[in-house]
Amino acid sequence: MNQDQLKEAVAKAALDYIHPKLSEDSIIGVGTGSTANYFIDALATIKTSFDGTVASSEATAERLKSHGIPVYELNTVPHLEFYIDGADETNDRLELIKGGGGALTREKIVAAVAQEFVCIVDDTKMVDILGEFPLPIEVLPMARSHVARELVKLGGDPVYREGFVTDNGNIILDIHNMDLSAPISVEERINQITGVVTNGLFACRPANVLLMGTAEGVKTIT
Ligand code: ABF
Repeated sequence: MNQDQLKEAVAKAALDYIHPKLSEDSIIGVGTGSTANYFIDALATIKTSFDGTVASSEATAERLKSHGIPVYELNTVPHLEFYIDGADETNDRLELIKGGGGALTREKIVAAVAQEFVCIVDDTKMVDILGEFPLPIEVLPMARSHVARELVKLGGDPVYREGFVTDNGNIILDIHNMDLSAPISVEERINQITGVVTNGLFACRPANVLLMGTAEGVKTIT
């Protein structure tokens, strides 16, 4: 199986995981990226089994709507049962790096609201220690240089993502070579820097369940 086939398999496994637990009132948080896109396409096959969705990006909202799946504003939704999304890296404690696609802020908000965060990855995303993938940070544009200097003090090498603007009108700094062996404390320290909107570490609120596509089938890790 190639990586795309693993992503498609794990997306279908996520559908099988949530389908029995859905009711006609259920609202599902939906992530962003190629693995999430496979999930959206699978979700369309059961769209009469739930009420609707909340999207973590404009791109995801468009894809959901193209399938005729209702998309709600998060503020109008009292309760989100599931959040299904991919990741750029995960460790075996289900702490994640996300945001390679630049949607980290909305992803983190939807994950914060959801009762259960089901992360879907192929096995290339599993690492012993997070950080080989550069850590994305969403930053208010006027704070770019200040935040970059503060990130250097924390031991990272921030790189401005040229020509990229987030759905929220902000910029992204990708931090290379940062020691992420203690991801919760790094997540908290980066959040203290004035001008940071969100960082891509999902360690304070990790995934609840990881579905990982492998050549031997989909593994469930909790
Ligand atoms: C989103 O999609 C992101 O947080 C992460 O950057 C990315 C994973 O991409 P893919 O599923 O395309 O590998 O979930």
